Amino acid sequence: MSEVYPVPDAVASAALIDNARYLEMYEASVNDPEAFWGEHGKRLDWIKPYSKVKNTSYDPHNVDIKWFEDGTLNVAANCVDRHIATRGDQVAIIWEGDDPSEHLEITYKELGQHVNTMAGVLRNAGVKKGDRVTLYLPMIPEAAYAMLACARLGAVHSIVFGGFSPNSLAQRISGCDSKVVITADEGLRGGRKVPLKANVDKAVETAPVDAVVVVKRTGGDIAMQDGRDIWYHEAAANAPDFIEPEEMNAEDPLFILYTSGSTGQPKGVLHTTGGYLTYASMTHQYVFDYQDGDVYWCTADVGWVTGHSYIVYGPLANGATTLMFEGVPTYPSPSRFWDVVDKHKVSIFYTAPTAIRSLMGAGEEHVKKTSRSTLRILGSVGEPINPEAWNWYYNVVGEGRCPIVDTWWQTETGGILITPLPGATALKPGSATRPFFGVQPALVDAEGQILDGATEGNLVILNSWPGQMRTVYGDHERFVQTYFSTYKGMYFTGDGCRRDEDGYYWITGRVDDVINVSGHRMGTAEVESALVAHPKVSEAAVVGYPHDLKGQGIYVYVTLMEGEDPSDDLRKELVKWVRQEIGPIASPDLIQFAPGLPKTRSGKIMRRILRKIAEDSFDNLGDTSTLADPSVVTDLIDNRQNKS
Ligand code: 6R9
Repeated sequence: MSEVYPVPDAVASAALIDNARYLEMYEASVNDPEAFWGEHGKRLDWIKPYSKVKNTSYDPHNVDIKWFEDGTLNVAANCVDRHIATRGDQVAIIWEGDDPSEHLEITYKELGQHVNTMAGVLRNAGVKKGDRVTLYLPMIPEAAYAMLACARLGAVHSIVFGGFSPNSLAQRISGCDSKVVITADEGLRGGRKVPLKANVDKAVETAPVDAVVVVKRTGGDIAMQDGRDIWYHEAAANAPDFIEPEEMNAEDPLFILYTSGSTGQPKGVLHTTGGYLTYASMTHQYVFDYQDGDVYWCTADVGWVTGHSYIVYGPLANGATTLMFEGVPTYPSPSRFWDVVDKHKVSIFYTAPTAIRSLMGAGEEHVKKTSRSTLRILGSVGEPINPEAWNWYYNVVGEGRCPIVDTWWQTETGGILITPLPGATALKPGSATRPFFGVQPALVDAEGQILDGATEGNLVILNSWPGQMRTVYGDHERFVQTYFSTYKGMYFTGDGCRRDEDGYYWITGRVDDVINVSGHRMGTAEVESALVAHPKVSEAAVVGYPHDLKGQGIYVYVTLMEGEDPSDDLRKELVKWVRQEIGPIASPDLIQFAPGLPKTRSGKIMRRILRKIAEDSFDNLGDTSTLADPSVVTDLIDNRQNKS
């Protein structure tokens, strides 16, 4: 039995939703989704109101998802323009620089000016409705301006996280055929410079674009190519000060975000306009119990979906004050997060378990020397939060006062699907608890039979919600195959999950070949294809293993080409290679040289066995009798690498 933390009365009475209201709204949302979402879609300003609400099919022969399909609106107008009359002087974005001496406060009125200027620069660079624009930016306000400027013009942004290599960036630029890239001279994280423009220069050698817009961040020395590269500050001086927001259909694309799957190629997850914004803003309001006067901080990077939905779109659609942080949790010291909380009077704080674990390791004195008295709600996202980290977050950071919302969702889902609501849900450390309004989770066995009661299985969702992805950009068949073919008529999440006797959901992790490293998704196949591209590597297999800080670490088995000798230098070379090919986020943690990999007689690598060895559970290898050469397993066990 796990501990239960009931909702304190004081929290329930001050919150937007208490338990009775949650139950009533949840029932209404699943009994009559049309009526429910028809009502809640009105939280946005529509140019032409919708008359149709939901038109969705999970039938694998005809997967088709449409919400509010005859309505029109503009996302930037909803996130910026409509707030100017009522809260023009309210701070929209608090920007906290990497260096604690730098910060900015941008009001809604100022945000409006910046977004129009950026939109003007992009339009002058040739960007039109429907065009794709790749953003490769640090966490600076211009990242939000650029997203909203694209939305204003009806262009589709594709953000590539600054930790990806030139190769990965090139793949993502050409994958969606972007003609314009927006970047900065350099990024700044933890006092270190990130060579963003230099990376773009390499990427566009293979993925050519018409224009590269460059924001000056550090003033570092970079090359500018005439006729292609544009300094943002120079172009801004010649840009019009107002750009009419484009009237977009609810189902027009808003953004593409590449994410890892079970195959080598990342998928371009496509989100559209009306449903996405309705869902992002509604979940932001209710999950974080956002109320006027709150200062809300999500520590994610805009390069991930969490940054899209819960730094920019959800909060700004709600007229919130959202904090954007350029730096890292441990710079200049492990009290940085809590210093920033005190400095800007943050009341709602949303971060990832990996950050909590690393700060926990640094010691509680770094927390205790700060006040944190403004904190009211804490949130977690990205991977299952282990109960130790949960308890530390709750007791040390929140001093037992602040509910933790453990929010389960995915790039594909657009917004949070399973989560506590602060005023409604009793908490159990490690459980994402109950579904949000309109979300119908179910657990199925390997055959797709729906399981009842307290049980464990694969997590599926039975009916559509407005924030759901609509397709894989340019490959609808892959969308259908990946999400709707494993279990017919259901959306398959790729996650395993347990449901307890109270109906609470406990995510147990991925059941496919995706691993979760520090809350970032990594396809093992992507790392493998990077490795086999190295001239000395003949074969590679990549699995996850439990890692104290990262949640999962990357464990690599490598078979070398004939005549190549294993060595520590070669290990280092391979780590460097993967960082170059994919980016630092894919750095292998452990590399084991293996003369052979366990294969079936038909030549398939048996990852189950490799996973067990990496996890240290040798007694439990299962049936190895079908292996072509069972002796490779003994060698693998004898030479297993130690955990760092
Ligand atoms: C938002 C985001 C999605 C995968 C997802 C699951 C894991 C995310 C979680 C969680 C347990 C949570 N995940 N939140 N697991 N509890 N609260 O992280 O999107 O990068 O697409 O990753 O992350 O495995 O399937 P994304």
